[in-house]
Parts: sequence; C-alpha cells; structure tokens
Amino acid sequence: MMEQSFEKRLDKIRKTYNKKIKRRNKALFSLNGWYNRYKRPVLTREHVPLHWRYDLNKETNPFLMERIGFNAAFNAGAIKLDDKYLLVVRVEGNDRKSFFAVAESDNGVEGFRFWDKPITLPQTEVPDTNVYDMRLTQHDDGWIYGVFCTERKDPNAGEGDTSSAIAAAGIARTKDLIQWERLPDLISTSGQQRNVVLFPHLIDGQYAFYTRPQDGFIDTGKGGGIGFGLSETIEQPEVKEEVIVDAKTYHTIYEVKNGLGPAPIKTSQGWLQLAHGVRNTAAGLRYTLYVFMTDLEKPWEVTHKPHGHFIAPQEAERVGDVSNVVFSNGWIADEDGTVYIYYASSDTRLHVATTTIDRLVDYCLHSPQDKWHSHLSVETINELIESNNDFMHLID
Ligand code: M1P
Repeated sequence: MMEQSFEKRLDKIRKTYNKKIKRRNKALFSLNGWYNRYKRPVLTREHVPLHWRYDLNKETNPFLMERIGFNAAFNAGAIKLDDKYLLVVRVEGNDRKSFFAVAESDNGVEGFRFWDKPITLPQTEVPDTNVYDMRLTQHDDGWIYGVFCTERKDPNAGEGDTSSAIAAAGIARTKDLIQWERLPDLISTSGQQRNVVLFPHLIDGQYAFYTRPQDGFIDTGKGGGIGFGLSETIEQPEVKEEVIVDAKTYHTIYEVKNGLGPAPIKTSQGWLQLAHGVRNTAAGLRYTLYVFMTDLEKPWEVTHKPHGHFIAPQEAERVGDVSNVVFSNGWIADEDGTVYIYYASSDTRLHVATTTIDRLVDYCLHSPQDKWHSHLSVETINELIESNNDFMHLID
C-alpha cells in the first residue's frame, strides 16, 4: 500500500473537519407545530477538535494516526452567556469515560465549536470513575451550578462483579465555565441518585433540588419518579426528605422510570418542565421526552401534564450506541421567547429543536391529559372530532 504523505493526510483531515463544523443547519417543517427539528445534529464526535485526537508532530506520529479516539458527543447542559449559546457536553472517549467540554455557537443551531480544552473537574475524596449529564442552573446566589451524575464502583460488589455501580449527584459551581469549584456530592435518603437538577431560587431560605431517587443503578426499584427536596446549605448539600413530583406510572411512557431534564423555565403561567420517560419493550428500553408545568409558587406541584411524549426518537435518531433513546438535560430560553431544546439521540449525537415559550405554554394548557385507559383515549379523540364539526370544510 502506498503511504500518503503526512502533509497530504493532514490537509485532508483538516478539510474534512472544517467542512463538518462549518455546515449550515436548517429548520424542518413541523407537522405537530410543537417545535421544529433541524436537518443536522449540532454536535457529533466528529466535532471533537483535531488537537485532542492527533499528535500533530510528524516526528512522533509519522502516520498521522489518531492517538485518542472519541466515541460520542451527546447529553448537554445549556446556558446563554454574553450572547453565546454554550453547551456543557457529555463527551465520551473510546475508553468509555465521559467528561465535560464546552461548545459554543453564535446562533444556537449551527457552528458549535469546542473550546480549547475539556473542563478540568476537581475531585472529591473519592474520585469519580465516570461523570455525565450536567444540568446547569444560574442561581440567584450568583453562581452557575453544574449538577451531574458521578458514578463509582459499588464498594459492596461481590467478587467477580465488575459492573455494579453507585450513582450520586455531583455538584460543582463556576462563574465562567472555565474554573470550577467542586462541592460535596448530594446526600439523600435513597440509595442512589441520577438526573438531579438544582432549582434557580431558594425556597424557604433553602436550596431546592429536583431528584430521582432510585434503589439500584439501572433499576429504580421502589424509588423512581421525579422527586423534590430542600437542603439547608449548598456547601454541605443534604436532602432529608423528598416528595414525589411526578411518579412512574403503569402503562405510560414513564412506566419504568423518569427523570427531569434541564432546570425549569419560568413563565407567567407556571414553570415549564422537560423530562424523559422510560418504558420497556421487547427491543429494550425506550426513552422519550415529555413536557409538563408546575405551579409558580410550589414548583413541586404539577398543574398541567399533556399525555404522552413530546419528542420521540425518529428515523436516524433511533439508532446509536444505546438505540431508541432521546434524552435532554439542556435548553435555553432567549429574550425573544425562542426556546432551544438540546436533545441527544441514542447516546450518540446532539440535536436542537426550536420552539417558543408561548407554544410550550399552549401545549401544556391545551393538550389532553392521560386518562390511563384506551377507551378514555378514544373518548378524548371523539371530543376533538365533535368540536371540529363546523370546520371540516377546511380539510376537505
Ligand atoms: O442510556 C440512556 C440514558 O440512561 C441514563 O438515564 P436514566 O438514569 O434516566 O436511566 C443516563 O445514563 C443517560 O445519560 C443516558 O442517556
């Protein structure tokens, strides 16, 4: 085989990379009117900068091979700072270790570029084996908090058990997404925690967390449901009591488990919430996203909850490392009311969907609720059909 010169290969790698990250994106027509999907993902593993992957020194890397491989760029926390759309992305190496890295765009739908280096996350006394799914909260106390899942091997795992793990909520805070201060992990009464989100305001002078209590690492067991609890301080975070905001429920899209996505968005009608629900199928777990609203004064009380999913994996989104999954832990509400929902598909790549606060509120207020039985779903459909009697000429 004729070896290609280092220079020729470098030229090709550089051009391929630049083409990838400069590609424009385009909103697609939306049949449901709830949001617009986009033609291309906003981030993939191919967006990982070349200097994280290649040793660019011809002397030490004469074949210009990748020295470090990256497997995926997905579930991202999101925030807008200084007019930039910033994502704290879960980047996963070929070594199966996830870490966080910031990617930036001028308009939120295209042109995302990773900052120069990944985030250096300070460690607690017991180092994290793996970290993922950071939720960002701009808190009234002036800090930006990142709450994420920290995973470590279960110290009680039996001999030969190399997969049992313990998941907990790790907490770090920053002012600029560059320097991070690590705080102790959240203590709670349930065995494990994932999908924990800090609420942006104090409640009764205490820090408030949405939680997801679970008995096991994958299985939520008796736990499960989106919970809510208060902690006296953030420096020694401890939630002594959790109330269930939204329980897992038989024969729904959140039958097996659910978890909150990003920190909620405040509207005049209530807090908009985005969450994922998980059900089981013969083909494995299926993750979809749903939207609901909680009370302005009591953000742990659900006021409106449309039935079923809001975003489900479709077409190419359905396939990836963990197929049939959409997951979101980041959204940005712009000053003009546009909402950018960053959702990942199949634990592989990250997409954007855009909508508005008005649409989301309308969706929550006017979509039917789940009535738990097929015949009652038919009743709901018939009500809509009846109300359309005078308007049938519009579609005939
Ligand atoms: O693989 C799907 C998702 O599984 C976990 O979410 P949950 O705790 O709700 O099951 C997380 O590992 C998440 O990152 C992942 O996308």
